[in-house]
Amino acid sequence: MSLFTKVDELRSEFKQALASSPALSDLEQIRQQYLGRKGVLNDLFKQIKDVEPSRKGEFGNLVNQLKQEIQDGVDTLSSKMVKGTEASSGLDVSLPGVHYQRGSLHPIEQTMRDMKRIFHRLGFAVAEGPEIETQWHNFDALNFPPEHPARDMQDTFFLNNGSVLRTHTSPVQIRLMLAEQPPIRSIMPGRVYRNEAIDAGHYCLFHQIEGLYVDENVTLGELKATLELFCREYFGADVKLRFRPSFFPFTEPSNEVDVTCFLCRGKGCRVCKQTGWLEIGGCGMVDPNVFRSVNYDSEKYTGYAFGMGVERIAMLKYGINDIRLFFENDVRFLKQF
Ligand code: 2NL
Repeated sequence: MSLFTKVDELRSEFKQALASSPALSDLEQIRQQYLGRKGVLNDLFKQIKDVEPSRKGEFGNLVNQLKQEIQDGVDTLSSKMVKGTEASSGLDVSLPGVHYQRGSLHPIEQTMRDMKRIFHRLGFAVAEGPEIETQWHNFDALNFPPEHPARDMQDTFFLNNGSVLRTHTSPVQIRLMLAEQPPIRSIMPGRVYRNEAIDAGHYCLFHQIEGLYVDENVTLGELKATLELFCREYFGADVKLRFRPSFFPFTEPSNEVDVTCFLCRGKGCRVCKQTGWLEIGGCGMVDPNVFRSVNYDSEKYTGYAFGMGVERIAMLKYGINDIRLFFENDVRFLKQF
């Protein structure tokens, strides 16, 4: 068979293939078969060397023409088929897609997760407990004297049956110590409630993360090192820590914890009120009276504890000046996180 006849034969083979109403995927296969790198037309082009010299040009033109016909044939049919699918399904593939609005974590939840992850790496487990507590778990076991002002109606929400909404997450630590023997190394994240006048810095509800480590020979040095590691991880590698003497009924000694202002690096700015320091929480060595109330041997064991307000940490980190924004759930606020 002459190569010229071969061209005509391929043309009619191709026309038959198109006429057999191929599926879209078959059509692509046909295109590959004829026009692909290893397709039949490339084979033909390679055989141009076998054509007698005076007819090489004529042959080349014929093959090129067939190539164009095949290209057009495939394109026309495939666009007809796509349009047909659109028409029968009512689908217009040229329409823009539907844009779904994605939600995000609440900034308090995000802050808690960030903090929990750091303490997890420092070996702290997570403990949780009830938000409605007995006065014993919330106050007595924590060495609050009977007449302590924090027990006052002004500061604490009382239920009719004498229970309270927990004013800190410390009762979770009391429950943990009653249930387990040392060593204990846990953090307690959760909601706490205070019956306070509401303003930019105070709300009736907020979140705390407290930590507790109890074992033989636990020292104040370890407490400071642990908080230092946490702060460097959370606020930045160059922050420094300062312990100021303070008082809590449940720790002795007690300290307030300050970090160098990560906004002005300690030079003094509006957020740190020109002091160069930001208060982030409190801490101390667990008072032996607390160990006595959970029947731990206060001669054998020592421990440290600390507490941080999550809203305060988030306000410092994100530059938020009103705690109420966290509870209003205005999407214009939430969208920024
Ligand atoms: C703060 C201060 C603190 C604790 C919490 C604690 C718990 C037990 C025993 C001893 Cl069971 N201490 N917790 C200790 C010192 C400070 O929180 O400013 N929180 C926002």
